[in-house]
Amino acid sequence: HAADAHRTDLMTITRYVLNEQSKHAESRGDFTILLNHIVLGCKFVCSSVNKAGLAKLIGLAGETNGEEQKKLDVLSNEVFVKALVSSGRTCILVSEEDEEATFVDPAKRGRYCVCFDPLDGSSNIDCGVSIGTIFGIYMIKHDGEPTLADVLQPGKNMLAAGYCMYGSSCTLVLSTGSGVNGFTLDPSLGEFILTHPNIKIPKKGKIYSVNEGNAKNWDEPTAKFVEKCKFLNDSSPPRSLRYIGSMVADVHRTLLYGGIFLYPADKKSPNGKLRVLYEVFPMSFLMEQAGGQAFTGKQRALDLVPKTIHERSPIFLGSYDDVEEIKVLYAAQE
Ligand code: AHM
Ligand code: MG
Repeated sequence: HAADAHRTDLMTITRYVLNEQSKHAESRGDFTILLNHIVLGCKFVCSSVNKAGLAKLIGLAGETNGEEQKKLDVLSNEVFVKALVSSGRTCILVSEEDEEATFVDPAKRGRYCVCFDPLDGSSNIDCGVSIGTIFGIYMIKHDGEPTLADVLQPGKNMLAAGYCMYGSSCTLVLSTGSGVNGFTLDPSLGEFILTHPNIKIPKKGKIYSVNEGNAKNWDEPTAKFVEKCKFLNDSSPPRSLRYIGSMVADVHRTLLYGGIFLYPADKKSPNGKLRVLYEVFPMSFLMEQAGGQAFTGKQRALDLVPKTIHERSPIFLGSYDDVEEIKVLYAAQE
């Protein structure tokens, strides 16, 4: 039976990436090793997030000796930094939690630069809403000393990007530049199994996702777009609004169901809220790889060149046709 084969021939994320890599002649398995360390971090954070509610109520064994429990986002950051450094495959780390980039000691240095948000949406932890880890990976191609210039590159130079969502299940979505695949953690095996092969975002969606509370400060194209989502000129029904306020969850839904996610500029925050290196770029990379688009209001998001590591940018991403609509509105404004 085909169904049986599926259940017994398990495509783990490691097996998948090894297969992918064997297509490239000069690959030496370095990327697989790096990814395994990222996966380890995700498993750790997943298990901590699952325990968080319980830990608050009864206190976790071993953590009741007076020492105050570390905040989950701080703990997650420590786990990822240590896992990435110990992989021996990284040279620069940029984390949302650390003001400065980390330059890995030459003895442990490799060629990959990893930009990540270890626990995005952490304000949602206490009410049990899905949160996630986001990451983007560059590779250094020169033999000189690594510098910040190696990560201040346009997103289109990323080699791979992904996120892990800690929700009702733990889902890791990854692109290494040839499509997008989703893997779900089987807790009994401790392995991420391919459950969403070759994800393609619907060409046109029926959902828009934005924090409308900021509407009074929006610019005209954004305001017009959202108005159009509610009051269409033709006879088609209005779109549905879905906004969780946790980027990984909002983008994950957009990827699977189609539609558009926007965090636009407004008068108070002219660059929006989301960070270029570890929020905007990885999600834009995944959207393009899934057949969608990502736009900043001025240009293709992946063409942006950040000047600082924590820079922000407005972002509109999702279904191809939906992003096309917003591009037309911004072009008309010029
Ligand atoms: P955080 O880094 O403080 O967790 O903020 C990032 C989050 C994203 O997950 C989400 O898309 C956005 O902030 C929501 O912002 P807002 O509450 O302004 O709508
Ligand atoms: Mg964040």
